[in-house]
Amino acid sequence: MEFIHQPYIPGETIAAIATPPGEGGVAIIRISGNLALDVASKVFSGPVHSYRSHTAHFGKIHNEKGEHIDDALVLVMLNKKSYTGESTVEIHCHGGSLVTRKVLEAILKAGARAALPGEFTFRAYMNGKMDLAQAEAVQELICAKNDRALQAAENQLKGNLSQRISTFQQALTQTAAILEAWVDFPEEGLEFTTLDEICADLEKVTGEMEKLANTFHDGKILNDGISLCLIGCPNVGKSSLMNALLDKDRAIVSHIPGTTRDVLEESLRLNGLHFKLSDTAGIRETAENIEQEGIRRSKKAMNESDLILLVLDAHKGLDYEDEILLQQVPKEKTIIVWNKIDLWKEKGESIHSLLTGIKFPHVVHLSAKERIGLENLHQAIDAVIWQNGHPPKDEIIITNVRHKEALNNAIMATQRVQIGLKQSLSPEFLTLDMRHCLSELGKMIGTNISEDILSAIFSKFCIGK
Ligand SMILES: Nc1nc2c(ncn2[C@@H]2O[C@H](COP(=O)(O)OP(=O)(O)OP(=O)(O)O)[C@@H](O)[C@H]2O)c(=O)[nH]1
Ligand SMILES: [Mg+2]
Repeated sequence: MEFIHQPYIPGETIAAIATPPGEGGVAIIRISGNLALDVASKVFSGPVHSYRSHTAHFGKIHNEKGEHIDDALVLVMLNKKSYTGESTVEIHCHGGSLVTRKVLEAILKAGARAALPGEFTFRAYMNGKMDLAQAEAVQELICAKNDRALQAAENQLKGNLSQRISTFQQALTQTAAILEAWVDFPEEGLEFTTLDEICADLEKVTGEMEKLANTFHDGKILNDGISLCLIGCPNVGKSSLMNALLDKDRAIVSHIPGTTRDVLEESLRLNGLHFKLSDTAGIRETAENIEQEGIRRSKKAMNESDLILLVLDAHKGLDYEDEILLQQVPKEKTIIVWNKIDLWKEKGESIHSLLTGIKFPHVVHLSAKERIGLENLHQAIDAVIWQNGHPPKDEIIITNVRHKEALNNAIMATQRVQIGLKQSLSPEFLTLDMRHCLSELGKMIGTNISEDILSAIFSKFCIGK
């Protein structure tokens, strides 16, 4: 077997720096494998072989020439009671990047091989410490950008997703066994159950799988965040709104129409979620080349974003170019933002006069310049994102495209079986689909998975994890 194009030798001793690069108080270098104690004893001053499992010891680290590198704590984990399920030694040294590298070099000279990305977690998977869905949750936990994403990753790491998948597998294995028996002994017909019962069972499991597959929408929002794009005619206050949302003076604001020429991107945290916010060039008819290119980019950003804020000038009201934009934006992902309401009061205009004729589900009034009404915009953004309600805290959510695809394939296979049963198709065909369905579910937790896919999954991890 191979792992990331290298032969996988079970128990081969690997080592890597497990803490992030750069300077810090402490850095941890992890050694895992059959020779972890031998390697550690060659670089550490204390009698590593005599240490009890899960005890820490202070001593000195030296290189192969006996030159002192650092003082460190050594932590020993034995008898498979470690993250990887192998003998593991962690060296906690000072967190300077040079000192850490020198300690690692000494460890590699002492006989360990440099670990590949995700190789410690790969070992944990191979040694049965966790299944594939749990291993993937480790990476999601590390990358979680908000509390909900963290919660989803923790649930998955605890094995809740794997548990749910195995419930599906159990129910479907039973149906598969009945169908296989039918193939083997066709003259005896269906034993123990009726066609209707099989169909009802399949329908129930399919419904539950669909429910799980539908959580991917929430999972994607939690994990990847949301792209949010400010669109509108020149001078309506898009850049002012960008600055108001970021609460800093990021984009140039001026009274001259056509100030913003390019797409400006910034990260934003709002309502506990991660957003990529884009300010764009004002859209209008123009003969000027650079501005035309800016407008082309605005439209591209609009089409690619998850959510659009279409900014309109409440003081000026709608003109022809606003009307065209209103027709062009996809309504379901657009919030209408009437800006400059501070100027309104001066003129005593009515809010409602501006709304006639515009049928958008989410309309907000604010002043970007005076920072009035931003709360309403936050609420509208929340409402568009969670159109089907906030996911319950303890809900099992799929956040991973690979899981989503496998689950969808499993659902399609059970649907084909249901149709086949209704059309009295020969059971040979049905058993093929049942096997396919079970193998797709197996892929989620790591059975029936190819080396290439395993390498692809773990290579996304950082080195040292
Ligand atoms: N009174 C008032 N003026 C505003 C408000 N928002 C923006 N403005 C003014 O409107 C003008 C245009 O603002 P920008 O934010 O540059 O508008 P823009 O939509 O980014 O314009 P372009 O980049 O040219 O497309 C500036 O003079 C702003 O000060 C507001 O809420 N109230
Ligand atoms: Mg601008």
